[in-house]
Amino acid sequence: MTEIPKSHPRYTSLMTRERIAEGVRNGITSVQGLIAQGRGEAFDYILGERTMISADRATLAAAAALLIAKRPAISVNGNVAALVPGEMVELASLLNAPLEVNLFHRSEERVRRIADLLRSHGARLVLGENPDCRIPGLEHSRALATRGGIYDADAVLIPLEDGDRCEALVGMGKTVIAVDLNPLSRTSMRASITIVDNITRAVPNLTRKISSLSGSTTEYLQAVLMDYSNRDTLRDALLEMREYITARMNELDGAQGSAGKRI
Ligand code: PTJ
Repeated sequence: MTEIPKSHPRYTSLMTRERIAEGVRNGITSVQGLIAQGRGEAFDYILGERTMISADRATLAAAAALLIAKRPAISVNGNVAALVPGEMVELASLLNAPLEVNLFHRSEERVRRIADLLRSHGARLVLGENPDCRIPGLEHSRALATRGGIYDADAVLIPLEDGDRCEALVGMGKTVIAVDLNPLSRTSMRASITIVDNITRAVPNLTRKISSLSGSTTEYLQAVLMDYSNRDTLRDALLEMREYITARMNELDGAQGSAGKRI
């Protein structure tokens, strides 16, 4: 791994990038995962690399949905495994939910490596190595599923997902919770609940919310869900991004003068 000094102004972002690159070197992350990370970084940059108020609201709804669920399940791909393996295991154990490896660029070797990585972080139940059914309507590898995992789940957490499977899972009647830095992606728009945040911030935040809500009544959790609108939340995410860009434009005026310097 490249040595990044802690004093570097972009330390956190560069370290995240290093973890993805390490994931590729270790056969955990696909090469395409580097491109997905780059796209994510671009969105993270224009939302200010912080958890937006709208993302916090989505996280509360996601926590309520996962706590109400009778059979929650969590999907893990190569990027998620490289960035937050321990955090995903902690979340799964809090919910008593299975982790299911589900890959778009599937190879049996990579599935096994990711499953082993999750087990090395203490995961109790990792599925995905022996899929026994398919999500209806999908032709690619993401269709592969496991009974007792995502296939039978009533609520599924799908970080960094593609729109096809998100839509298919919603079509199966599941509550689908996406984590995606792009509020305009098909996944974001089709999911029941979308957390527009970096997975590195979203998962610890979700775990904290679940812990703080765990003593709540079902009535309260249902009220949280009834109050939630994914359309409003995504619109708010876009507005927060616009505000952030406007603030940076004002900063630019301050630095260069509102008329702009001429050389
Ligand atoms: O391991 P595999 O084979 O299953 O492949 C995983 C990737 C992520 C490569 C695959 O699912 C893929 O190509 O995904 P997409 O279609 O590029 O979508 C990824 C979405 O996740 C994009 O909308 C990105 O903006 C978003 N994203 C990327 N990095 C992050 C992110 N969202 C949250 N946190 C991130 N760190």
